[in-house]
Amino acid sequence: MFKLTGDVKPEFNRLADIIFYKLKLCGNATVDIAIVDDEQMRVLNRDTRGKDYTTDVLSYPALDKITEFTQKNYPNDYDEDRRAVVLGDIAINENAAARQAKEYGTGEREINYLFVHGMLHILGYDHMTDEDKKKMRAVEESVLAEQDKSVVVAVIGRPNAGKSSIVNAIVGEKVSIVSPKPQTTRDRITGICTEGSRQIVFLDTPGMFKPRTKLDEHMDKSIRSSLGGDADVVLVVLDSTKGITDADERLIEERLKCRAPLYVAVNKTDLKGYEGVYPVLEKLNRYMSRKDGRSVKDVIPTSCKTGQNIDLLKNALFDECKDGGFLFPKDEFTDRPIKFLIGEAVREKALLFLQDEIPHGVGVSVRKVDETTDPIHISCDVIVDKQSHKQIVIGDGGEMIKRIGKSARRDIEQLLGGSQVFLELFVKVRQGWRDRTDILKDIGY
Ligand SMILES: Nc1nc2c(ncn2[C@@H]2O[C@H](COP(=O)(O)OP(=O)(O)OP(=O)(O)O)[C@@H](O)[C@H]2O)c(=O)[nH]1
Ligand SMILES: [Mg+2]
Repeated sequence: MFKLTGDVKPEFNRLADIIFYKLKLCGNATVDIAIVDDEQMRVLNRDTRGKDYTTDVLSYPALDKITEFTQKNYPNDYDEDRRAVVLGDIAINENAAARQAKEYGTGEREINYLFVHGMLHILGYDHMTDEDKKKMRAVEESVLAEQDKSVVVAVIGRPNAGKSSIVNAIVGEKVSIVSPKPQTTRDRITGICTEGSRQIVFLDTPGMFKPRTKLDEHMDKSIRSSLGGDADVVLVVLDSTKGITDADERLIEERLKCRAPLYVAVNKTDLKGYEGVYPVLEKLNRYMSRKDGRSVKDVIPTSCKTGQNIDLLKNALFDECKDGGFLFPKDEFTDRPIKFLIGEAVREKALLFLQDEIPHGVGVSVRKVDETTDPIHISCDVIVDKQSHKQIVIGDGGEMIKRIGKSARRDIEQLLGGSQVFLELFVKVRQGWRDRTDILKDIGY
C-alpha cells in the first residue's frame, strides 16, 4: 500500500489505494506530497528543472523500475522508519488547480486529477508520445471515475483450519480470536477491510461440526445464516497439514451447487511446505474449469504466519466487489461492540493457557466497562461448568487467573487505542451454561 506523507488530503489516500489496486502493485511505498502556490511552483520549477515559469504539477520519481516494493528489491530506497520504499515527491499547485477547475467547471476534481497525474508519473507513466498520452489518460479516468464497491464473503471450513487468522490478516486488526484449540470461534464475526473504493465484509464462522448443546446450535445457525443468501462469495479454508478430507470435498461440492463464486485457501503452507500443499492442490484440480461451469474460481495457498499470498487473496476478493457503495463506514473493522471484543480477548487467553484442561473452554460475560476512570475499569465473569473447573481456572494461589488477566489486559489496551486498563476477573460456576439461553444471551450470543 501507499503511505502518503506531507500535504495529504483525505481523498488522496482513497485515490492512492485505487491506483495501487488497479496497477496490481505489491508491498509498501511512500510518496511525499507538497501543495504549493504559483510562486513556490515557479521557484521549484526553476531550481529543479531550469524552467522559470509556474506549472500545475511536478513529480520527482526516485526509482527507475517498478516491481514489488520491498526492502530486498530496493535496498537503497528503503526507509526503515516508515517501513516503505521511497517512491519520490509530488508538488501540486493549488492556484493552477483552481484556475483549471474554473475553466473546465470540474471543481474539487481538479486537484484530485493533478494528484493522480503526479502519482502515475512517479510510477513510470509519461505522455511523450500520443500513444503513451492516451494510455495515461485512460488510467487517470478510470481511477477518478471509480465508485465505492463492496462484497460479502462467508469464510467456512473445518475447525482450526485458520479461518479467523485469515480474516484478521486481511483486515489487519484482530477482529476474531484465534487459538490452537478447535471451535474457537463461537459466533458469526464480521471483519471489515476497506481500501480505496473497495470493501470486503467477512463473515467469519465457527468451524463446521455436529451440534450437541444449545451453544453448538447457535454456532451451527450462524454458519448457515452466513451461507443462506447473506454472502456474495464463499471462501473455504483448508488446513494443508491435514490434507483434504471427505468432509472437505463434500463441503466444496455442496457449495458449488450455489451460485456464489467459490475460492479455496490452502492454509498453513509454512508448516509442511510444498510437500504438504501439493497433494491438496492436485486433489482440488478436479474442481477447476469443470464443464458444467460449477468450478472453484481460484485456489490460493496461504500462510498467516509468513503472510504468503495474503495480498493475492485480498486482491482476488477485491475483484469480486460490486458497485453500490460501502456496507459499513470505511474506518470500521467490525460490527461487534467493544464489550464483545473485550470478552473475546479474555476467552482467547483462557483457551490458550488452559488448553485441554477445560473441555470446550469457558464463557466470558463482561459486567462493566467504565471509561470515565483512569485506568479504564473493566470487570468480567469467567463462567465454567463445574466447581473443579473453577479451581483449574483460578490455579494455585490464583496464578492461572492472574496470567489470563495479564495477557488479556495487554490485548484490551491495544483494542482501546493504548489506554490503560484495570481488569478484574471473577470465576463463576454455572452448571450446564452451554445449554442455558439466559447465560448465552448474557454473554452476547
Ligand atoms: N503455522 C501456521 N499456523 C496457523 C496459520 N493459520 C492459523 N494458524 C494457527 O492455527 C490455529 C487455528 O487458527 P484459527 O484462526 O483460530 O482457526 P479457525 O479456523 O478460525 O478455528 P475455529 O474458529 O476453531 O473454527 C491457531 O493456533 C493459529 O495460530 C498458518 O498459516 N500457519
Ligand atoms: Mg475461528
